[in-house]
Amino acid sequence: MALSADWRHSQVHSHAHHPHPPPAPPNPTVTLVDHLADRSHTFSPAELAALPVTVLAACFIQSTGHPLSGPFRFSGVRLLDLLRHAGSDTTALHWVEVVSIDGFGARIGPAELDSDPRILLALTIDDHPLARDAGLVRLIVPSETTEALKQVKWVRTIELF
Ligand SMILES: Nc1nc2c(c(=O)[nH]1)N[C@H]1C(S)=C(S)[C@@H](COP(=O)(O)O)O[C@H]1N2
Ligand SMILES: [Mo]
Repeated sequence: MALSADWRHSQVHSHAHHPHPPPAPPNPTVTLVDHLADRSHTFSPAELAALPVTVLAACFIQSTGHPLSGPFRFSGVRLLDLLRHAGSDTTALHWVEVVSIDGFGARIGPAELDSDPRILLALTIDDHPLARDAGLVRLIVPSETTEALKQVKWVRTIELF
């Protein structure tokens, strides 16, 4: 596959740092689209909750809209565990694109997945289900501590390229 020179940009769509909460459904599903294997699967909240759980004990969100918040205890499924559970070949990946209901997204490259295996699809915060305001299903990239551009709230699709 030919890759354009700018595919490494972490942000999928330009964004002014101010989240615009969309009308998110109370029971969010996450659809994994594996373009390499040409298949997709939609995970219900129950399926997501049944996957192996990982806890990240002390996370901070460096929001640009308000002061640093945290520490939070996020728990959920590691992105790597989700991909493996779905049978995706994580060694063949060019990048993973995680996109929200409001069209905000982040790209995670294979090197980043390797170096930060904690990258989490969080389902709970401080032992409570993530509320709508907190993002419902939220990508947590612990290594990104400056702008929160990868801390994608209201995750809807995860695409593998
Ligand atoms: N879906 C979605 N996620 C998002 C954003 C957004 O606009 N939409 N904004 C990002 C940015 S720029 C910031 S600073 C943080 C803010 O997160 P907080 O409200 O938990 O502080 O969310 C990040 N995640
Ligand atoms: Mo931000």
